[in-house]
Amino acid sequence: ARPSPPNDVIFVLGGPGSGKGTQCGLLTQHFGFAHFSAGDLLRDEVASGSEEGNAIGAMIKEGKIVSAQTTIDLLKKAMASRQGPYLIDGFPRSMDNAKAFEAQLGVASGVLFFDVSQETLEARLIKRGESSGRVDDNRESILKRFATFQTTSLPVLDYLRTITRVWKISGEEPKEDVFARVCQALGREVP
Ligand code: UP5
Ligand code: MG
Repeated sequence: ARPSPPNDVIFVLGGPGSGKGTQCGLLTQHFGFAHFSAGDLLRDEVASGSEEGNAIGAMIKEGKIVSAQTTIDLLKKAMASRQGPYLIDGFPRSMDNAKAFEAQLGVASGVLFFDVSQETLEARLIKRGESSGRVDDNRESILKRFATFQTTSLPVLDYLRTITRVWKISGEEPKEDVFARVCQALGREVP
């Protein structure tokens, strides 16, 4: 079933390590959004050990984007389990992702995009890799994730700008400062 109303969705985008999960956590903590990370949902599938999970795991290690329908089915299931408003974190990351979501679930009410230099992203991910256990937090996978982001994910923003609002926010500053700008963008009082 389509979540209702369909426009209570905010996409949260940005390069790998740009702070999507961190800012979604703060928004959820202070304002009670339902937060779904597409990457987390996919990693749950990998952890299940299913055949499809194994295939997804291989894609993640290579920084490749899994089929739109696989991710959308996981998002639909997650959204059906909770009331909105929703933060959809790390999706859509290709034009195909964006068009398929729009066709099946409607147009998002806005997009938060975190702009962070590649230098900062790499430093954050290498550091996180010391303890995250993520198969893609190593230099080789990180470079592949950057390449996919530049060639396939970033161009989606130009399309999203034509159908909804995009708030581009610098994600370089400490997380509290970034969060203050997020609140401002969403018209919420900074807690
Ligand atoms: N940190 C955060 N904010 C900071 C700040 N302001 N100052 C200093 N440090 C800050 O943060 C990353 C690290 O930086 C953390 O250590 C944090 O403390 C610190 P985080 O909030 O985790 O950033 P995030 O943007 O969520 O980084 P993540 O690694 O999750 O981003 P990715 O986009 O790479 O990962 P995701 O999980 O979305 O996707 C993983 C893979 O799944 C993709 O590469 C792809 O293969 C696959 N995928 C699909 O195929 N389809 C999808 O739709 C989604 C994913
Ligand atoms: Mg994340």
